[in-house]
Amino acid sequence: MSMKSKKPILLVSGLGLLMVILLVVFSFYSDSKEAETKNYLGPAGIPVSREMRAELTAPPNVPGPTGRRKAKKLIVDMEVLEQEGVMSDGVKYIYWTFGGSVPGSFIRSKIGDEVEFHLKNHPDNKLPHNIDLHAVTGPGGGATSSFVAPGHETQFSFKVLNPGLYVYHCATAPVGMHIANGMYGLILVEPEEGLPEVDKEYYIMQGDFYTKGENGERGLQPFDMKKAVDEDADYVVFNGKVGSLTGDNAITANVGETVRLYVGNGGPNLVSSFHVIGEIFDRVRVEGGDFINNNVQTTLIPAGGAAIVEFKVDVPGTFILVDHSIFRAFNKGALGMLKVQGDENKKIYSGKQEEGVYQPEGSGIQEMPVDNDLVQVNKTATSLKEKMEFGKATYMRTCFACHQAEGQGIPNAFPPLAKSDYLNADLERAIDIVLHGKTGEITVNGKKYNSVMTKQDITDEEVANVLTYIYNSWGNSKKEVTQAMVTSRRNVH
Ligand code: HEC
Ligand SMILES: [Cu+2]
Repeated sequence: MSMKSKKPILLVSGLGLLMVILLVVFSFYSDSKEAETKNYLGPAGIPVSREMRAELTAPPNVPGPTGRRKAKKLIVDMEVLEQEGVMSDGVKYIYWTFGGSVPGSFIRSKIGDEVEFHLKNHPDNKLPHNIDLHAVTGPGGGATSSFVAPGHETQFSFKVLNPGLYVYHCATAPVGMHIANGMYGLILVEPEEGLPEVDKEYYIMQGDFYTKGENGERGLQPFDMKKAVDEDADYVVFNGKVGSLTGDNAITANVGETVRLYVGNGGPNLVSSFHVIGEIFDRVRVEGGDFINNNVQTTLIPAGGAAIVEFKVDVPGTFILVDHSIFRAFNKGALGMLKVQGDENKKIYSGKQEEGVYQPEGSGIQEMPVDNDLVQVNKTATSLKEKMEFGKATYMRTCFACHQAEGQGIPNAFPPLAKSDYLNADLERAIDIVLHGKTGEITVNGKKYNSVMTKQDITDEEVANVLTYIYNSWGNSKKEVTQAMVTSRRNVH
């Protein structure tokens, strides 16, 4: 009986004791947790030792690696310049730039760096600008602190907290227009241990441009707001212009080397399907972050985003960089070249082993569709010099993809126009080929070609100029072709 009455008392006091113990333990635990979060500052707590000026580079170059250096106060001195540049042969454009290039100067930093950013707006500029760096943790990515009028300078600081490859851009209204005129670039934040060493590093950034005239229309072309809003780009290019990475401007590597490309997309509108023809990316740091994907053919780079792609080059040759939204590459400019030199490796790539002709029944000369709105009435050339200039522009727009920049052609596929015996032997035949296309076997400089050249939809004046350009280039017979000569051949076939 007495036992029974004591039991509930014991139970209650036992439970009470347990509660007290739990409370004490919990308060200790929460105290230490609080202390932990107070002490844990993460990258924000990385101390900076000394200061240094950031090395800034224009594309396609990047500053040297940060290696094992400690976090520093990093001084970035950037000047905004509004300046005229060349979009394509004969086409000029007023670019707005960070540091005088499109994309703007490449900034290379290390996690924990305290960046002291000086933004200067050149007194000759017409507009205010600012900068929003995606690597900044803070309102507007710096934009709210960096608004600066022409002839003024502004300064703000930020600590880089997250490793990765980040876009920066102007964010002054109308934002789209400032970006469309070239105001974007990349800032790399290296992790503490730096990025793994590679042999070659390059800086490439895609952008879309909107001009009053259609693609290729000569002269100084103003920005077209309506086309920009409609996302109807006239030019989609790497590094601010057509041909920034082709011919003599191509990036280079040697067989056996590892190549790292820092690829950004400034937009303003289009997403890039970045691809290198004939290469596979061994590693892609997807969206410029920590996630690494291996063995990638094409990587998607959003507007206002970036990716780091890495690959080893195993065989020599010219590797074409494209936005695989392919009309942009062959018709709007999003085409670059990586030239690799070194010994062939027939185990990896054999080259052509057999050659034959495949002509399905009924195939003949095809015609490219014409959009009459796109046929431009351009200024007429008045001198041989102007004919050459206009002819070259047409060549780079129309013939280049097949016959190549120096008229050298592509073995077994497209005949050369440089020192072409076939071309030099018969002027009227050459005019006919451009006007009407060509199919069937021909022999050029001792080599047989049996393929199809489509009829080229260009005006008689353009045919005259482009042929004059070809005849007066690359060791050809210096004939001058007039519009009248072309018009008289127009209706022969
Ligand atoms: C789509 C590819 C392509 C384009 C673009 C192209 N050509 Fe051709 N061209 C060819 C091919 C293929 C042949 C050979 C046709 C054959 O085998 O019958 C050829 C042949 C020629 C020839 C005669 C052969 C020689 O080497 O002298 C001339 C001249 C020529 N092209 C000029 C031009 C001009 C000028 C343009 C630009 C206005 C142009 N081509 C655009 C593919 C092209
Ligand atoms: Cu701006």
